[in-house]
Amino acid sequence: MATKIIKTLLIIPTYNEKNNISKVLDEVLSLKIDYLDILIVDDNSPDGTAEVVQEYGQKNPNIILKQREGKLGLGTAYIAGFEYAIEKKYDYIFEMDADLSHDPKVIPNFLNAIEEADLVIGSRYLNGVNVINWPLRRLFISVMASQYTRIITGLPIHDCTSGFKCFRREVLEKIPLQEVSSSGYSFQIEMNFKAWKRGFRIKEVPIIFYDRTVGDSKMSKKIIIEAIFMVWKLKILSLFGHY
Ligand SMILES: Nc1nc2c(ncn2[C@@H]2O[C@H](COP(=O)(O)OP(=O)(O)OP(=O)(O)O)[C@@H](O)[C@H]2O)c(=O)[nH]1
Ligand SMILES: [Mg+2]
Repeated sequence: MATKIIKTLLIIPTYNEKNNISKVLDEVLSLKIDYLDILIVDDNSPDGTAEVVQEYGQKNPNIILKQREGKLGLGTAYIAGFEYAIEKKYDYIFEMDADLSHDPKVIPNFLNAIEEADLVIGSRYLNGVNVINWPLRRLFISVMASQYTRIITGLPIHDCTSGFKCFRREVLEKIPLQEVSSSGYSFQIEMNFKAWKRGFRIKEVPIIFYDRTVGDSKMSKKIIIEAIFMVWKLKILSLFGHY
């Protein structure tokens, strides 16, 4: 009997990551994972990130570039990637940042874990705190965001805002993607919550998170405020039978 080929898509959103993206792509390619494609969703980065990706794409047909006309936000970049993954029938779909905060070497750990789960989240807070070089303020906000989300919604996850994760396609097919309204950190919370509410199995694997050393952060007060309100919206709407 022929064994089924498992196709994986690694979605990397980029905005001004010219000086990080080559290293990320080199590291992912060096893992030599079977049937892995990489989709870069670039929002017309002024620094020319897309040109670097195009060069890689010419040499590696499994690197795909999706260019959007301008900075449309991280949430919609993921949604565009998810829709591509559903259309092309990838089995496992990763989210990963381009700024080297997420170490590609642990991708195989996610692939092991997803065999027994529907959503695997790379957690910074599983065995203590595994964050390198973040200012204390940033760490505090991140830890509090997860605690806050857990207390209000009951979501049984240690790291609710992690952007390093892997979904089975079925999860993305069951969540109405056009209704996902968050753009910043709360995008991760909203997806986790909706997967959990639908009864999908969620597993966390430990990761070490390294603060970016190159390029600029897109973190803002607006993103934090969005998350504060989103958590209540999820809780209240779910009480009325939504989600
Ligand atoms: N396509 C697209 N990618 C984005 C956008 N905003 C951020 N990104 C990318 O999303 C990933 C995460 O963004 P970061 O700026 O690292 O945000 P963060 O990880 O929350 O914050 P820092 O790591 O502290 O800078 C990176 O790969 C960014 O380049 C956007 O509007 N569009
Ligand atoms: Mg980052």
